[in-house]
Amino acid sequence: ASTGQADPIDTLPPTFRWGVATSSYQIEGAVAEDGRAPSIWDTFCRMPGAVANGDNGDVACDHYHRMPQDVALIADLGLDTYRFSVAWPRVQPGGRGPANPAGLAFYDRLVDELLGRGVDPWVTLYHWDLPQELEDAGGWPVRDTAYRFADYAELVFDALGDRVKTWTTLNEPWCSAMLGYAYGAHAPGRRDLGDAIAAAHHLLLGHGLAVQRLRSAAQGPVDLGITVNLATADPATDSPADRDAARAADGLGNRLYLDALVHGRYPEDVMADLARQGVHIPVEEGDLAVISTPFDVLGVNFYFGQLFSGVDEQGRDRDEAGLPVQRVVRRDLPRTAMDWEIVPESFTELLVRLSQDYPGVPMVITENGAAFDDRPDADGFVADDDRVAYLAEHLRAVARARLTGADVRGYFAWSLLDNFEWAYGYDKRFGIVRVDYDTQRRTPKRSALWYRDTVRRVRGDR
Ligand code: PNW
Repeated sequence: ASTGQADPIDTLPPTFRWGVATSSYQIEGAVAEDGRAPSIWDTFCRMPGAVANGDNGDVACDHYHRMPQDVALIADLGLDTYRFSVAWPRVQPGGRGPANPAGLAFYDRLVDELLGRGVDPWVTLYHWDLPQELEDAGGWPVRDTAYRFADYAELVFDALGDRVKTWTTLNEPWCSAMLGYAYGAHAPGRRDLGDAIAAAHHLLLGHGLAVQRLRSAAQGPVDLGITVNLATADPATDSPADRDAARAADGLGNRLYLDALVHGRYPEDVMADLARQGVHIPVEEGDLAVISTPFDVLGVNFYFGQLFSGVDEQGRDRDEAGLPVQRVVRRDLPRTAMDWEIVPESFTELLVRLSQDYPGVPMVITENGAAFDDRPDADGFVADDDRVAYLAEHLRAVARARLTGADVRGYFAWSLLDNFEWAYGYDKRFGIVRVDYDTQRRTPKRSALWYRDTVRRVRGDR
């Protein structure tokens, strides 16, 4: 029945791309099969206290052995694209040298299975599983890792480029650099801001080198891009201190990556903030030209927004080291099981702002979704109305941004399956399909059925 109010979701065009996303380490399992070598996540999971419950990705969703069934799930939901990542330590176990044919064969089968089902494959080359051997040689803080990544990218492209037309170099370089090397919350668990910033630079350099390699290796048209996670950083009040805290957070989280990728420069204010902490970006001659090599699509991952204050609870604007305070202020807003604030309006604002500050860059939402406390019934069905609401509100936010001129061309729900949620282990469930980890049974949640019906309606399928 019509309420008289048109749903903005219905303004999304028939050409809009609809998909779901996953990543290799979070779903595959089979960590010692067909010549796969350890990645930094295999190592990190074994560090005491690193991951909730001591969980690891040894089995995960056993996707490596259940791939055809999982592809069928995607096809049955009527989605047109599947975004997955290739595990570097499967296809080039030590991070250098020749390909491992047995590892590549898995992705070969996956791509063929998808195409056979009418689902377009969208490959992410790096979703955080760095071969451990490269970390032992210094990891992303070391410049050579960027060149190793470019070689690896070309090796995968040589194997799949005849069938895969859309390629993302990196997933969320902020997470790799900051969570991995500054905060120690993700693999490899290091804590040094200087290393993290060097890692960010070398990740971006690796991206640029890979885009150049893939572009020249391509026989026909390809869409190349990178995915960044962006969170909005708004000032808690209009005070100069709060505004400056929000500026700094937006700078280190968002502009550091976007300005380099699109404008070929690092933001002056962020470099000044870093210099005050004794940190300098190890830029060499020509790097920014490589980093800003033209690409075709910016992947945007959005989960939450944050409010920042420049004063601590005692009203001081400097910390013990004499540096400006940057404090996240919790709002009285609904939250997900990750404790992330649900702010779809911020998503619209962000996309509109991106279209203004980085004009001419087509965007695709490569991840958006939420963990909630799912409660399955006796049949394993989850009536996840909270997740349905989250997805609907965020899709509306995308549609509104488009109506204001943001060039957003597609949307991927994170995630197809409940999976290994990094440092949170299996506790946090992001799937639109439930996974029973005892039986590996998959059961589409209400959100999956809602997504299927929404896509069908908006695309105008009969
Ligand atoms: C993304 N943060 O990670 C990843 O791309 C996924 O692999 C992951 O499962 C998903 O989001 C949900 O967490 C993020 O702290 C992890 O801002 C942390 C943050 C953002 C994204």
